[in-house]
Amino acid sequence: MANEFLVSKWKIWYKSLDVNHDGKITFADVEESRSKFSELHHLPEEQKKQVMKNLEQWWNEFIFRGKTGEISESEFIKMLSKEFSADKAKFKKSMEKCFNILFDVIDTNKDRSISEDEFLIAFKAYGHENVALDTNFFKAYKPIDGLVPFKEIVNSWIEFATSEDKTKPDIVKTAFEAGV
Ligand SMILES: [Ca+2]
Ligand SMILES: [Ca+2]
Repeated sequence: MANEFLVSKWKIWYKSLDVNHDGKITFADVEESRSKFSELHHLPEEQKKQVMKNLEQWWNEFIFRGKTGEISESEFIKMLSKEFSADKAKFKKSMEKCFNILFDVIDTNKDRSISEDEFLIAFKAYGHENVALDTNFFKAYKPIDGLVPFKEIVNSWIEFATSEDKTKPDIVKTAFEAGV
């Protein structure tokens, strides 16, 4: 069993993916986030097609996990708990893949850094529209010349989704609790 601390973070994660704020995760959240993401970046047609496809695959593999088009919070927590309890190392690997794929899409210029612009657009596309809070979240990574290394951001999300150690500071959890 995952401890209460980790389960509380999975609940935050679920809520953060409810892009249209209707209390549940459905295909509408996929549609809204990927369309907004493409529009805000003004992606050319070819790149847009690829992004739309990659994001849909990401949602299917890591969020819906075999369910079609809708997943409740309790189903989501149940699935994560089951995988986590079965094999923690394998679960961590799967989360590494999850956040590497996601931030690879978010890193639109492929420089292996996340800029403030890339960060803000991604969060806006996912329904987190408070720019001041999103900016504070980004600044928590202590960017240098406006950039945070790709790996650092990915690692913070892996920690968020897998760590049971509540004595360690958690940038992602702290940001969402501040209202992001
Ligand atoms: Ca929703
Ligand atoms: Ca970048």
